[in-house]
Amino acid sequence: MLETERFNPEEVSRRGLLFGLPYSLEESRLVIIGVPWEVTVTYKGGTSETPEQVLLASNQIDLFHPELGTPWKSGIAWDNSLFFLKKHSQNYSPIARQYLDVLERTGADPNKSPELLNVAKNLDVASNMMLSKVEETVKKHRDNGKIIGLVGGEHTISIGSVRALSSKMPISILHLDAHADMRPSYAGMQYTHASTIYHISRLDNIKSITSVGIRSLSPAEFEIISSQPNFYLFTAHRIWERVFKGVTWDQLAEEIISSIDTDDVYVTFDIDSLESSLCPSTGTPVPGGLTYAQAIYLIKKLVWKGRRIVGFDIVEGGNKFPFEIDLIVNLLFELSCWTLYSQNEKSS
Ligand SMILES: [Mn+2]
Repeated sequence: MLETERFNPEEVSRRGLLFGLPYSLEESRLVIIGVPWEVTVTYKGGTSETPEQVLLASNQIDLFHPELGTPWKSGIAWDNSLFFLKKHSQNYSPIARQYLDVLERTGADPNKSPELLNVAKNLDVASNMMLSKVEETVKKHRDNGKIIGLVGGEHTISIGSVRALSSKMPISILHLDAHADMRPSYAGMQYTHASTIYHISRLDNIKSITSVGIRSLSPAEFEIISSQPNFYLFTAHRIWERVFKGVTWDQLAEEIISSIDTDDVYVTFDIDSLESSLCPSTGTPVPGGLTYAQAIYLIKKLVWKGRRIVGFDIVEGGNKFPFEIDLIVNLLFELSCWTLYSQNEKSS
């Protein structure tokens, strides 16, 4: 056990501790789980390195939140028990890359080739293994009275945490992303970063999904979204059009939050929802995204409106440009502070 009594936030903080904080997992209200997984990444790789790099850079944070003060005093700790997944990810990732390369070069349909279909099935087995580990870990912390956040890793990991958290109560999803991620399957695989929100939308206790910043989707994805009740799509195109015509971000944020059906909200934050100049090494960057300030304001407004963040994830973060890690560290600190604050306000 570390000496929390003697911890001084004014001093040089320790590397290897999340935000340099001295709390053990037992002492913490919020647990951040690193999930270094990238198997179905289809374009630019690297996101499996991100959790470890975020942890190592996180002690650079100054510990006074300008609006909330010191909500971290409820305790925040890092759980690296899923770091072993990186080894599995490294084993499967070359197989997936080779497989996707064949599809891209030849245009082959995996459903018509038993050999290709077999590769896809094996990759699904690997993703399923990862998902049950994530689900198990999140459930364990929840049963111990913790709130959880994940740092990925590819977007697929969110299916595991949402499964765990929605198993006991109805929740809604606030989804920030450049992509809809609503493909029932992709390249013959069921569980991929491109089908994350589809699988989440199929879970029993998901009351609504609000997707914000979307600017890349397929015709079929748009059709599925349009046919689903309680699915609210705020495309980047529509957001910027209204901003340019004078609608304030405060009004838009209000509208976005009103679409969320329950007080309990899970936030899934794909880093590529942000303007791509902020995150050029994310897996599939798309220009025209949200500013960092807009994203933080949306989270803040969600909490001011009385919603409770029951869990969150930050996924698809790249690390080729050093600033991206700092971006994720800062985002993680903001989400952690607002999450703790939302929980404390609601329970008091
Ligand atoms: Mn995305």
